[in-house]
Amino acid sequence: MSVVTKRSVCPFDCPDTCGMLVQVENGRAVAVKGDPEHPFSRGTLCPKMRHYEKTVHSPLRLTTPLKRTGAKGSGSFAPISWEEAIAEVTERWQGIIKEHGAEALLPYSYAGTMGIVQRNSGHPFFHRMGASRLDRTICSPAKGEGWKAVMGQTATPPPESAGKSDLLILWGINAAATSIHFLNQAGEVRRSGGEVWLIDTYETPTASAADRTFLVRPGSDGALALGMMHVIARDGLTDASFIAEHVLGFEELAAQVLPEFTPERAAALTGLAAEDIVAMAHRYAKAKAPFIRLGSALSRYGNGAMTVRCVCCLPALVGAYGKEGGGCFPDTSTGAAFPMELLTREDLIPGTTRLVNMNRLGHALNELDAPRIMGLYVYHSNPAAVTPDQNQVLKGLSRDDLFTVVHERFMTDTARYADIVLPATSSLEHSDVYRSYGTYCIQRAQAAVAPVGESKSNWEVFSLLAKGMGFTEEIFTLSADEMIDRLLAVPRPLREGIDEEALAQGRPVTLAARKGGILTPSGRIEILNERLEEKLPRYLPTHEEAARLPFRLMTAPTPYALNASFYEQEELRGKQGGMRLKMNPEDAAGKGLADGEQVVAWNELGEVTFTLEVTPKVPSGVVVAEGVFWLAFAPGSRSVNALTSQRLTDQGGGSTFYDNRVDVRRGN
Ligand SMILES: Nc1nc2c(c(=O)[nH]1)N[C@H]1C(S)=C(S)[C@@H](COP(=O)(O)OP(=O)(O)OC[C@H]3O[C@@H](n4cnc5c(=O)[nH]c(N)nc54)[C@H](O)[C@@H]3O)O[C@H]1N2
Ligand SMILES: Nc1nc2c(c(=O)[nH]1)N[C@H]1C(S)=C(S)[C@@H](COP(=O)(O)OP(=O)(O)OC[C@H]3O[C@@H](n4cnc5c(=O)[nH]c(N)nc54)[C@H](O)[C@@H]3O)O[C@H]1N2
Ligand SMILES: [Mo]
Repeated sequence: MSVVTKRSVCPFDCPDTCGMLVQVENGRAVAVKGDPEHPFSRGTLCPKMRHYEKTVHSPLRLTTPLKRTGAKGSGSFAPISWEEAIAEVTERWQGIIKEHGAEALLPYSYAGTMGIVQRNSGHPFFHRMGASRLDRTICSPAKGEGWKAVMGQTATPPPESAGKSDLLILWGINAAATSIHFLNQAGEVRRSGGEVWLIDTYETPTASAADRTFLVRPGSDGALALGMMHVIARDGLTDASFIAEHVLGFEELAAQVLPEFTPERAAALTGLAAEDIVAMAHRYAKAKAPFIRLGSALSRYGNGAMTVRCVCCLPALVGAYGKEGGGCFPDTSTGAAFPMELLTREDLIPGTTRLVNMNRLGHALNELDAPRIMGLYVYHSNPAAVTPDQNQVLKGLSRDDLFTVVHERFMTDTARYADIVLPATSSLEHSDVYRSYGTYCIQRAQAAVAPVGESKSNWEVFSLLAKGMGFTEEIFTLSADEMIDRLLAVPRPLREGIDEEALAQGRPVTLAARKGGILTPSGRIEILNERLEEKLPRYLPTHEEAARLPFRLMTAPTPYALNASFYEQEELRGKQGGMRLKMNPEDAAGKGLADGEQVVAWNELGEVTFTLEVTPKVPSGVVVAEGVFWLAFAPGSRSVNALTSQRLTDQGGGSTFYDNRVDVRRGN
């Protein structure tokens, strides 16, 4: 039988959104490789995706609907038919709605697939039902708030433009793990004689792509930005004509905030040397086109939005926003390329319904009242692993009176707590259209292989559930392809002039550049923002500023997994070398702990067992746990999020994964 090559798109939650070529033989995907036509990823894939066929055809895939036969969490299930599953789910839901009202039902989803239609397919359904709505803020809304405070709706430059910079700053991003193709830009900068800096809290693999690495105290980047701005203002290095024409509030910042932000004060807060901060400010101000590639981690703190706001002011002082190859890149915003309201259907919401912050699932399941959450539907997310405060999440999922349905590809930590499990397709088995938060590329994909076992896509399952619930709106009768056609039939300024033919054929297509200029209400970069309670940027402390426990915990990404995805691939798990906690040699000696031994990290929320890795790449006072392991592969009974709290960011209701402390002791 011959091998056919089909185009597809990586569906995972990553800024690169790579184009892929899938080799299909006998109806099975046998290999995948990067699509050389993809303008950003240019024919390469990251280590996680190189054997995506092993995920798609994994022996661990769920292939039939399942009904629980043992205690919650025990993983005992018996196969049932789709008819039985849909009938049971919709009958139970109708009972809950009758007794407690529709807000007693909560959907929980995030980013298992980033395809627009599959990702949002639950919205029309749960809106129509009048269920509690989920505030999907687990990733980085505070970063968006910080950017918006200063830059409003201004478009970010294309990522490729960073290659023209003479000083590229990778700020709070481990691009070697989370955006490997952006390192092409870092390479271009260095080849043309420019410099690359990394600003992180420990030495990640990205350090090898940088000329200099600066390690700051967790959550202190706002202080670094303010200290640099102090020096730039003090030493007359601002771009006065750019400021006069394009910036609002520099004078107020210079008069009210910067005077006290001496390099010494910034040094005390960040842990950098004052001379280094002065040198950084001088080098930054003298660069022709400095470019900041801003990660999200520094926004996952109690001061996250304010930190990002401080960083976003820095390029304004030196006129970098006006220069090709300069500026600041948080994420691209491409949602406007599609009429999302046709898909999300907020018009179906009956009146006002309750909004539940997804980071506070533990609170919602255990404490929320009027009505209590009685039914949970989880799809393309794994909250038992990825959501903060794992002990509270697991306690809630264990409730006997909670009816839980999980639509998944694998028997995840969450699926083990379900009453009904539904098998989900992988991205190679369903259609979708993709946009990106790290590039300006969009792409349509058709299924490359038939569904594995009896698995069904998110879109199909919601059509079945809608029928079972008696919902008759037309949207529930469309196929995913028909929905995609409708989204693409509506003209949008962002899609003007694109190659429609190529899009229809499933090739990657780059969106027209967004309207240029500064899109704030004043038309200027707003260092002073009168609409906010905090009118000027300033330094805000993190939740964990006051030292109680000795170590700051970094819950960082690993190159070999994506959040709790990819743990089904044994080779990738092997590369992680088990669930580790990295610690500085002096700290380990101080605690009498040795490399390779089992340790328990603990705080007021929980305890987690790790294998200790002693390494000078982590500074004293910081410990690092990379990856979000499935409990099946954890050395103890909990994984990293048993140590992270449900506290939120200063703006945007975001997660604060990095704003936690722990102590560490020898394991048993
Ligand atoms: N391989 C892999 N790729 C991924 C993911 C993954 O888990 N694995 N996750 C995907 C998702 S959902 C997202 S949102 C993105 C995540 O991407 P981002 O959140 O944008 O950034 P990361 O690359 O995770 O890098 C975070 C880095 O910031 C550092 N850091 C933590 N706190 C601070 C701080 O206060 N200041 C500074 N300067 N640095 C700090 C961490 O140590 C870490 O090295 O990546 C996506 N891609
Ligand atoms: N400690 C710690 N915790 C974190 C993070 C961290 O860096 N450290 N990162 C946080 C961030 S930034 C994010 S964005 C969240 C991510 O949280 P999630 O979006 O929950 O991430 P995943 O762990 O990738 O889980 C996605 C699940 O969707 C399933 N899936 C994939 N495709 C489909 C599909 O088409 N249909 C259905 N029904 N299921 C599908 C996969 O099998 C997988 O189990 O995690 C957060 N949690
Ligand atoms: Mo994320």
